[in-house]
This record gives sequence, C-alpha cells and structure tokens, in this order.
Amino acid sequence: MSPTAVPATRDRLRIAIQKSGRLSDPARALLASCGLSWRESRDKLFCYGETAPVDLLLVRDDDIPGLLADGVCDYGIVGRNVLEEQAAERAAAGKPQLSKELLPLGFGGCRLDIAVPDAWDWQGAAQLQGKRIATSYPGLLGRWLAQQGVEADIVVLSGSVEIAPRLGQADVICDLVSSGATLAANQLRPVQTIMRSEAVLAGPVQPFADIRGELAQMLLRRLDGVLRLKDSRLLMFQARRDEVPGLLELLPDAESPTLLQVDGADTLALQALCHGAMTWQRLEDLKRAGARGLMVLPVERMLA
Ligand code: PRT
Ligand code: ZN
Repeated sequence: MSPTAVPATRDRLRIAIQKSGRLSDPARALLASCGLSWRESRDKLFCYGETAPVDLLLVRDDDIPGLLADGVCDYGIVGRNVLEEQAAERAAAGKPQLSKELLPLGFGGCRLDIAVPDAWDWQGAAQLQGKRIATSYPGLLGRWLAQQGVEADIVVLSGSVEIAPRLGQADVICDLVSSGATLAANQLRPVQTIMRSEAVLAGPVQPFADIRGELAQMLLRRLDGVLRLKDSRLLMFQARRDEVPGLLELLPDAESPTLLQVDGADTLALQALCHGAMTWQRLEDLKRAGARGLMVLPVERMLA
C-alpha cells in the first residue's frame, strides 16, 4: 500500500488496539464504557461492532501507527512513545505525517528515561558524548541527542534493554520506566526523562469525508464524557447566600455550579460537578465554612 494512501471509503469505523499487553484491557474497557460492544471473530483479530458500526482490530502495538498511515484502520489506541517514535522515524526518512495524537487517555503512564549504572556520577547530557546507548527508541533518542548537541552511538535493541550495560553491549540505556523496579534490579538509575508517555487516541490528520466523520464525532464525544467523569462527583449542599463565595473558594475543582434560591432570599441550594477527591476532610472543611446537608453523588453518564 502506498505510504501516502488516504483512508479508503468505508461505512464503519475501525479502531486498532493492542491484542495482548499492558494497554489491551484498559483500551477495551474504555471503549466499552462508551457503550460499544463487539462480537469476536474466530481468529480473535477482528471484533465486529454490535451496538454501533465501530469495529476493533487486535494487533501488536508497534503495528498501529503503520496501520493508521496506510488507512487500514481509522483510529488507534497506542502509547505516545510508540506513536512519536514512528513519527520521528518517518520525519527522518522525509515521509509525511498521516496520523496524530488526538486525546490522552489517562492510562499506561510511563517515562522514557536515560538510565546510567548506579556508580556513575551524573552531571548532565554532555557526559553521553561518545558513549553507547542501548534503546528500542532510536528515533526519539536521536532527536533528543541532537537537541542536546551530543554525539553518541545508538545501539538498537528490541527487548531486554536493561541488561545491555551488564553484557557490555552499551554504557547506558534509554528505556521506558514506570515503577523503576526493573532499573533498580539491574543496578541502573534514571537520570534524565526525555519523554512522558501514556496511552493516547491516535487518528488521521485529515477529517473523514464519508459517514465515518459522524461516527468519529460520536466516539470523541463519548470518550470526552467518559474521561471527564473519571473522579467526578456531584456535590450538593445548602448555604447562606453570604457564605457562598467563601465556599466556592474551597472548591477550585468544581465546574460552574448551579445555584437555586430555596428559602426566601437568604438560603441557596448549590450543586456542582467536582473533579478532585471528595474526602471526609474536605466535607468537614465545607461544613465549617457554612455548608449544610452536604451530599456527594456518583455521576454515571455525561454528555456535554
Ligand atoms: O506485543 P506487543 O508488541 O503489542 O506489546 P509490547 O510488549 O511491545 O508492549 P507492552 O504491553 O509491554 O507495552 C505497551 C505500552 O505500555 C508501551 O508502549 C507503553 O506505552 C506502556 N507502558 C507503560 C510500558 C510500561 N509502562 C513499562 N513499564 N511499557 C513497557 N514497560 C516496561 C519497560 O520497557 C521495562 O522493561 O516495563 C519495564 C519497566 O517497568 P518498571 O515498572 O520496572 O519501571
Ligand atoms: Zn510492541
């Protein structure tokens, strides 16, 4: 398929997600919470959308940017690290960018870090001059090294990057880190973050010219609603009118609240969607500031 192919006309939307790995379960759960469900094919590579014309393609995460570029799928859920790596490689090869990050999804968080042996006295990027750096992310590392004005040898490995210094294949590494346990177990220490990553929704640079445009809008609207609901609670209480400004100062995470007059001109009922944790401590602070009849309710669905 041509590297500049535009998506072929289709009347269903196709989303590529990781078949098995860290992102597969959360990606499916997120799409299911948008009201989508599927019938699985026998080979478990394709899931036919039942509640909406939105199908899933189950693939290796590294294949997702290429499938997007070739128009084989319309959207993909993939780590920003994978998307940006392939974008950096396309840029280096002079190829156009055909897909981009549309929405961070709030799971699969990690960092792409330079890590050095514990014994190193790290003083900054200049120390990497002339060194061998093992990584699975040559595009991102190469770009960062160029920005730092450092010339180093990039040793490309597809896995087990963390043992490269012990095997004598490299002096330092550049790899994904989440808890840091793998680095510590290999006597390595993270010293420099070159990118922060999480799972993202990736999609085409050009809008769809067919029915997929409407399906895409529906998907994005629902994803936005689901993501905004995370940690959201509806807070309700009553208070004297003159105490409301002080109470709102205690609620910096509230979306513009609804105020209703309940008792003559003096008492107001307030309801607000809050995005931070609603702990007992916060409720007690609100009560001290004049809130009465405090109630915290879960929010099940939201459509802006
Ligand atoms: O088969 P396929 O190619 O689809 O899967 P994969 O093995 O390439 O990917 P997978 O499932 O391991 O990771 C998918 C995505 O999850 C990555 O592209 C990242 O966006 C994200 N992610 C989040 C991580 C990590 N955290 C992570 N910790 N990917 C890999 N790791 C590895 C890291 O490479 C290192 O080996 O975990 C180890 C470090 O973990 P800690 O907790 O010890 O620091
Ligand atoms: Zn992979």
